[in-house]
Amino acid sequence: MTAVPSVKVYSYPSVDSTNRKAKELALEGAACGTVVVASEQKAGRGSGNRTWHSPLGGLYLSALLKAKDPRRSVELAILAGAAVSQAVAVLLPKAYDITVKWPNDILIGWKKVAGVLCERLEGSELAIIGIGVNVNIEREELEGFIQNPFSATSFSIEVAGKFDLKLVEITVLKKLFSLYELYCKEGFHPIQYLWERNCRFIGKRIELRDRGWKTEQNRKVRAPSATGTVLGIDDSGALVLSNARGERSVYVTGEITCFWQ
Ligand code: BT5
Repeated sequence: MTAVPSVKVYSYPSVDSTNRKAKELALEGAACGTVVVASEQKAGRGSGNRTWHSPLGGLYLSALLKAKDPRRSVELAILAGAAVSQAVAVLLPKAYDITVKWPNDILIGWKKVAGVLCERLEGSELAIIGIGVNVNIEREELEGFIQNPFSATSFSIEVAGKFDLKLVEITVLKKLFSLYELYCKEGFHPIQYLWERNCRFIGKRIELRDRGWKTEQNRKVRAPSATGTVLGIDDSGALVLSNARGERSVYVTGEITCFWQ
């Protein structure tokens, strides 16, 4: 059984990326349970080569956590997504429609409000779990992402008024570490169940793009997009779809770009 860590939070007014800062602390010997929080990021990162716009008013944090098996650190990204969606549900009035979107987004009213970036630390059992939440962010700050398949939003766009950032931080960390404790004690299954309970895509037909590369006649070609009905995730965190004939397929990479009601 993985030991439940004690939580130690380092707060900074401004960093390039909390994931980068957390990596630096890990290389200096910081333990599982270490958290880096910043008021803004000058070079916030998304997945791949993408960036995460991180002005003042958002929540930017990274936690050092240990997966039960370092090769399965994706479980921690799923765990963080479930934790953030639970935190958002506690912080916002009940009427709001909140969902996780595989693999690492959290949406309010089908618009992206938060993202999770999970990075493995080479040569270590630790993974860096980065979480960005648009809290008190004005619409103009997010204009560049309105054209994205799931657009972008913030707490203050959805609910008029400002939120207490410290309360948002505490709520996200409480949910993150209570799910981590559950994971340490009982493994990934209860996390899988909670993620699926927080996922409003289940039962919907979706399109999955950016599925990476495959080899065809000795050439690397882009894997075609896929469509199917979301059944859930499997016990490794991969997306499970069924096609029109009811056949099941499992996807480990890709991005959901649209859905049909
Ligand atoms: C993510 O990537 O959603 C992961 C975001 C993780 C950010 C946290 S903040 C703390 C920690 N430290 C870091 O440096 N990173 C983590 P992805 O699914 O690849 O989405 C990135 C895409 O979302 C970008 O290419 C933009 O199109 C869009 N985007 C960027 N900033 C956004 C924002 N603030 N709100 C909504 N969409 C945004």
